[in-house]
Amino acid sequence: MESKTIRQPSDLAVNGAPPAFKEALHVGRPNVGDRSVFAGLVDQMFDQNWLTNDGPLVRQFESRVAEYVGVKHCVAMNNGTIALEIAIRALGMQGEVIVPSYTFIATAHALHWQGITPVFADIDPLTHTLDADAVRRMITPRTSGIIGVHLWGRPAPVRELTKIADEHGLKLLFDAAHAFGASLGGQLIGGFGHAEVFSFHATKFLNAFEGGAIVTNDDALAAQVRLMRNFGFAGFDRVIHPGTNGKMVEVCAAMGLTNLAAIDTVIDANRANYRAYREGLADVGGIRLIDYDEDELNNFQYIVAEVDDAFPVSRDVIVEALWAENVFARKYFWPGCHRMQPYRDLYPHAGLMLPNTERVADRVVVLPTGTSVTPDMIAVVIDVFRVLAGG
Ligand code: T4K
Repeated sequence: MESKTIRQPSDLAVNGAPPAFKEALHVGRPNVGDRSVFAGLVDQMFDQNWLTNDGPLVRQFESRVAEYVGVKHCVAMNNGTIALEIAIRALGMQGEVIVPSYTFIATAHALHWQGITPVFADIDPLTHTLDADAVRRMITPRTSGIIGVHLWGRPAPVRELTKIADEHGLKLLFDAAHAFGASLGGQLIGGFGHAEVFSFHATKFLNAFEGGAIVTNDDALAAQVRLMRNFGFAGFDRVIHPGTNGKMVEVCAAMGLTNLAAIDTVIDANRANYRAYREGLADVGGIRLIDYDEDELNNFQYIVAEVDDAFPVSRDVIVEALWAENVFARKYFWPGCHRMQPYRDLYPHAGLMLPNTERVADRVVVLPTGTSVTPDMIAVVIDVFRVLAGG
């Protein structure tokens, strides 16, 4: 743990003092449930001699996820990116699809990879999710769909986007990579739009080492993506649809099942950490922690601080000071997809329509949380902010 108290600038590692933490404190350190449960499931896997391709653990994981979220179908995949690609293709998206630029690059790449143009719409600076009016402005005759992202596990404007999609006959997909266990209007994320996509990457709230899923209430769509996940095979030697290899392996399903059983512990730890950060940073001028609506269900997986002009130093100076303490805070999702390749070269003027995206991306710092982070550790991180704030 920490080996010093931070009260003044000379206490900071960036100014030559020893770092506060001996061990690296990462954003995205995996939350892992009961290892003996996992070991038991792995034994079961070996006993069954079934390692991948629609195995019994994957089926169990799918039915548990569908039940938890309250959707008819969950089709598990090897990661969230492939799940996005398969959903995009199954929905028949083509031409242009409207997405936020303020998201992980996979959302945009899943379109570009399939020859579809991601058209970046701006975000609401308060929610960090798509601004419905900005979406309307980006619609052209080539638009075939919208992908809303529930960034940080906070819902995209589902009602407004559904209205726009209905009015214009567009497909509506949600990238719910961050939003497992979060609700909107009391309904868990997963059942909105034509389909939603989860990620179960190691750093995610529910982790399966690597993994993803398409969830939907549409029977035909579920059947189609199930085929597409396995090269289009409908039985031995019978291919009836184009497809790829999107299969989740059994060991990942074992991890997913283990962690699903421990999910309440993770929520409790994340919630306690969120409240500790919120309290600790409440009176630090120029720092705004994004809120979770506590009337809804939340996974509290991301602690997101926004640094405004009232703070005496920039976001990058804060990140540098934290890294020196071995606190590997992240600048997610800087600089925004439109300022990354290939989009930067393809659409050099996209930023003109994305002022909120650019402002937010330049100001956000994401802080460590999860079951391995304690209130004492958080207090040290907060002290770094306090000293940088000058008091
Ligand atoms: N849509 C959205 C909105 C997403 O955020 C993502 C993924 C996707 C789609 C695509 O889903 P997947 O295809 O990934 O299932 C990470 C993750 O790789 C990525 O899954 C995630 N979003 C994104 C937000 O974060 P990086 O480049 O920061 O990854 P990485 O592996 O460096 O991990 C982040 C930090 O976590 C590291 O600084 C260290 C720590 N870590 C990581 C791993 C893997 C650990 O402490 N232990 C570990 O085992 O993107």
